[in-house]
Amino acid sequence: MSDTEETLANLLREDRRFEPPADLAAAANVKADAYDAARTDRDAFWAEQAERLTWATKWDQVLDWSNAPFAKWFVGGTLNASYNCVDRHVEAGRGDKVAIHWVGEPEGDTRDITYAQLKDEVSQAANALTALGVGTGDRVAIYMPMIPEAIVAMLACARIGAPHTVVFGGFSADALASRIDDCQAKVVITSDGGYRRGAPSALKPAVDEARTKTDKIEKVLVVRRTGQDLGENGWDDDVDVWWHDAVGGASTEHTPEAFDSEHPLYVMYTSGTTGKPKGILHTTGGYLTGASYTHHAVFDLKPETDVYWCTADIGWVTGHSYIVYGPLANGVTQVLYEGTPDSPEPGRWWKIIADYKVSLFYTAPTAIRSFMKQGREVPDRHDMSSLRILGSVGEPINPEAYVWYRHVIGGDRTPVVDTWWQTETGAVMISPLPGVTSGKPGSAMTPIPGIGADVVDDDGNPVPNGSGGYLVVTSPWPSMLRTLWGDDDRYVDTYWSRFKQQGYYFAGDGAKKDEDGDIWVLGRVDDVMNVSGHRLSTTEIESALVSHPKVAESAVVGASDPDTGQAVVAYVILRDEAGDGGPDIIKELSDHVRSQIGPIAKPRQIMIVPELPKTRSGKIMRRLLRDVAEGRAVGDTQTLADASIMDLISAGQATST
Ligand code: 6R9
Repeated sequence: MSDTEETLANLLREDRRFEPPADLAAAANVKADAYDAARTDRDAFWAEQAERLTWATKWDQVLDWSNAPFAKWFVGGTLNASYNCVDRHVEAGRGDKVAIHWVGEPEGDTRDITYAQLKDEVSQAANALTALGVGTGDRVAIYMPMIPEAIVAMLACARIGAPHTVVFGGFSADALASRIDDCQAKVVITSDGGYRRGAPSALKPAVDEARTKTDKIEKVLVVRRTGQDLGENGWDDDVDVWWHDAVGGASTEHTPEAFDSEHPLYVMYTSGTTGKPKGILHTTGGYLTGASYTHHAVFDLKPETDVYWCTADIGWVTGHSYIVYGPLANGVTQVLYEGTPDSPEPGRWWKIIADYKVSLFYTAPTAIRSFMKQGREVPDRHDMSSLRILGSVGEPINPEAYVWYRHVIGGDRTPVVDTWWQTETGAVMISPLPGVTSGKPGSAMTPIPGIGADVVDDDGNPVPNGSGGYLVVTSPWPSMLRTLWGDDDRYVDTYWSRFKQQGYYFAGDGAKKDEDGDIWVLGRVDDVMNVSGHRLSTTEIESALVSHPKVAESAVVGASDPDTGQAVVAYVILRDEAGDGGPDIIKELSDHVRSQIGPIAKPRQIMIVPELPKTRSGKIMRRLLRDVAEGRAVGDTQTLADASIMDLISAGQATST
């Protein structure tokens, strides 16, 4: 075996399998035959899924791909997304059903909102926005904490056909202003603040500051959440309007207008690897079909009995597709939580699961790893026997975290669905189906029914099983992005030029197919290292490190090296109980990686660090770690959740090698 083959064989050595529970499989929403049905006639399959929605006018063509890569789905159809998420459930007699169990961060600060109440509030907000001068097609920015009004605001925009752009509340005034400028939003919806880590955290001042950086903002609609002081110049009567006045005083009657299936629903900015953020554009009919179908299929949602909770922030695409549009189109009862996982105590999330008998739970590997670090005593104090299915999203989940999640949180009963998708794809693309797939820890498994995806080599040819390459989507799908806001060329360049000849969508991720053809997503292609001509994944080495009993979390980067091209540099956080790891910790970890993966993967340098630099969405910023590893000044830390972390890591660098 060559080194590369050996490395690959080691990665794929994970051989634990988890079969779907028999009762879940027997009653599953989507069974194995869906794959065949979708393969036989993709358009007919998606047309059937689109029937999940209520259309004002039916489409006359499922897909128009004649101007590829600019897609039109359900051509000629009209619908209203807000009607689909709210009104139709009330009309079907489910108005008294709880749509949102809202849990504020301060204990006891809760609110249950039924579908009928949600319909009234969304209607009021739609009327208020119209009164503020927002017309069909105008853009509205939303900059809010995790409070019900955030969802109401999004649905009100959708109701009047005004595309929203939700900017995560943790972003700076600069980031907010640049997004507002890019999509020319004329109204901003915000709040005085929200609760985080036990204290009010202000938002409105950032909007005020953004107004000094862009002249696009005409009106600011402000929810009073914390009641905190807005500051001396914190209110401008010409611009600022209280939500409770404008929305509270508006009529609850509002007739939703049906919009074209391709009417823009929202723009979501994602940080590109360099330069200015990309405004991903999603439209109405196809997006809602994708969000609704995948939520039904991947979470095996039984709206009558399930209680669902997705811990994402609505400022990210996961919050859009799997808190707002998918779940509400499907008429779920869901939990919405305002605060941080550990306020006021480390078991807050598990307490919420127990209190509301959550059955479907969706979170990110980074959260799971931080809970692993605390130890299982914390979750063990809570009764989580209501859980039925656990989901993971955002980054590859290492086998250790997957098994811990299933075992400690899911009591070994619950399938774990590792869902691969992106802001651009709008909905889950590669994932197990909980009633069908026998799950492998660490693998997202196969494209879901209706989705074509593959792993290809540099020339766009599918790689054989047992090999790695680039992850591509091989055919258009309903919830695909339609373009980048205002930049068709960049859309074509970024996603469709790499495998132009084949017409494949280039996802920017590396992946491997194991001997069964199941897909293991390895992370962004720019996180793939080339050491002495061998392709190595950061994730692969991170997984090896995390499987060491003393390690809580790790991040690995490829640093340029005069001898080997790139060399492996690892940053490691130790588990609390491991203390400082002992005198031989570096050698111990290095030997561990060597034995887990092979000599080629042995890090050139291992640094023990107190924290890792993460974006506010929890993604590790390897770019900054690469700067440290290569001895450069640390680059732009603007998107870091906590900028001081880089100082700690850089300082440690001087002493730890
Ligand atoms: C939904 C979301 C997209 C990127 C994507 C990939 C990584 C997401 C993953 C995963 C491995 C998974 N990613 N889910 N990698 N396994 N289950 O996260 O969207 O913020 O746009 O990020 O996240 O690298 O390309 P977004």
